[in-house]
Amino acid sequence: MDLVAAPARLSTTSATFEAEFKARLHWSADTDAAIEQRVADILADVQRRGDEAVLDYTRRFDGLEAAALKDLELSQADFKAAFDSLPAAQRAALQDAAARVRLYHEAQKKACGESWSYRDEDGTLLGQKVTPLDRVGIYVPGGKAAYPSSLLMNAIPAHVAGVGEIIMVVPTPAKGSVATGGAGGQSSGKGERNVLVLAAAHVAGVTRAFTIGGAQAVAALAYGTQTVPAVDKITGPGNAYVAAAKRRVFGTVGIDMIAGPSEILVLADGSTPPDWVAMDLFSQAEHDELAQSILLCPDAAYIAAVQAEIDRLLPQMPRAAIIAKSLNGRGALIHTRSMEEACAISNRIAPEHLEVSSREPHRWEPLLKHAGAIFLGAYTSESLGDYCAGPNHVLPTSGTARFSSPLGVYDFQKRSSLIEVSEAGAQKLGLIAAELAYGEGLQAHAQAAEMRLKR
Ligand code: HSO
Ligand code: ZN
Repeated sequence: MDLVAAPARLSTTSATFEAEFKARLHWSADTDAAIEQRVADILADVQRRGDEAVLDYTRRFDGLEAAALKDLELSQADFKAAFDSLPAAQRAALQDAAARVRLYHEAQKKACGESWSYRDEDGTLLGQKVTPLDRVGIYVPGGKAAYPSSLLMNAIPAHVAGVGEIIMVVPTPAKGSVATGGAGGQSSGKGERNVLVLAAAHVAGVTRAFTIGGAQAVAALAYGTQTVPAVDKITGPGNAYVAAAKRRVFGTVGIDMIAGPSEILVLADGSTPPDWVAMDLFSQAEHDELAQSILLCPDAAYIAAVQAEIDRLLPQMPRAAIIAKSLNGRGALIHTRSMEEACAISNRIAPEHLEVSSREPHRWEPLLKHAGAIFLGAYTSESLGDYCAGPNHVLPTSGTARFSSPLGVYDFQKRSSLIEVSEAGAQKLGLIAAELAYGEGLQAHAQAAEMRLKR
């Protein structure tokens, strides 16, 4: 059967535009009650029985047998061996990508991750002290979504922030088990290891790693077990069980975002070769049947040209079935009255990735407010950002770019306020504080301030 990818064709001048637009855009994270219950049980069990519980679930879900959780720990030598086993070109690509991502995040730390302070005229010091988290856990999915690039994107900002220990968990199902899948599998007594993921752990400076996954791994990181140390924050993508577990342990530990399916929105003025744009739409569609790819363009002939390229290119794609499902289900080619209107619609969508595929990207960029990452100009394919441009590829999805930001160094830091009141400052502040404290009926507060007033 020939696959067809026919994204919805919408036009802003049509009377039905609003309704069609909303229907396409709608996406909500299903919270499945059955999953919630199972995850709650697993978390409670790991909290109670520690290592033994983690071993039981790993046996049951991943088919991985181990006498002790210690046996499921990977070593720095494992990372190094995986790295050394790669072809030279792949080793170089991993290192080049890591170096660029590191450089970007170092610049980010300089710009918005340093402590600061100032002094009042009376010598009072006020400021903010920035400190890294002590220990973080990074979840790396197994199977079809095992992305070494995502490990770099999580571990490198943590490292740059100065996090003391980075603990990685990665499900590593036994060969032939139900959960087995994914590229780079390597047969071993310890399960199907993903060589690229281990090599990325070497490059990114992961401290310790365990071949465990699912809600049980999230629980081990959040609560700690006899073998797995408790962390302060858990980041990284995962399936519905992992997402549910992360939501539940939030509060005990910090978490990053709960990412939805990938999204790309291309704002085109018709000057980019249409096959480039078609392939960029494919690039996010191939992640997931639920991924969303949208083109906004004021030129109807150009939209037809992109559709023609979609038809021509689709059959040669190994993941054509996923791409077709994604484009047919959630894709859209939207004809707008103008580039200005296209920018306004893009702001309503607040996409994860926004390509401004125009000859004048800087003309439109000032009009764009909400997007996880903005890619300017025809040469900036979104895929370069996924791997090696430097910025983080962990980005807010499903409209959350309206209020949240890419994963960054700041996610692995926290801030403490610093206050040092001088003797002169205590005279001025003491009067203000006491006045307000009496107003709130808090005598001790008022007196603590007044005791420091010169009599
Ligand atoms: N585009 C994905 C990240 C990724 N792409 C990893 C390729 N590998 C985030 O939306
Ligand atoms: Zn991607």
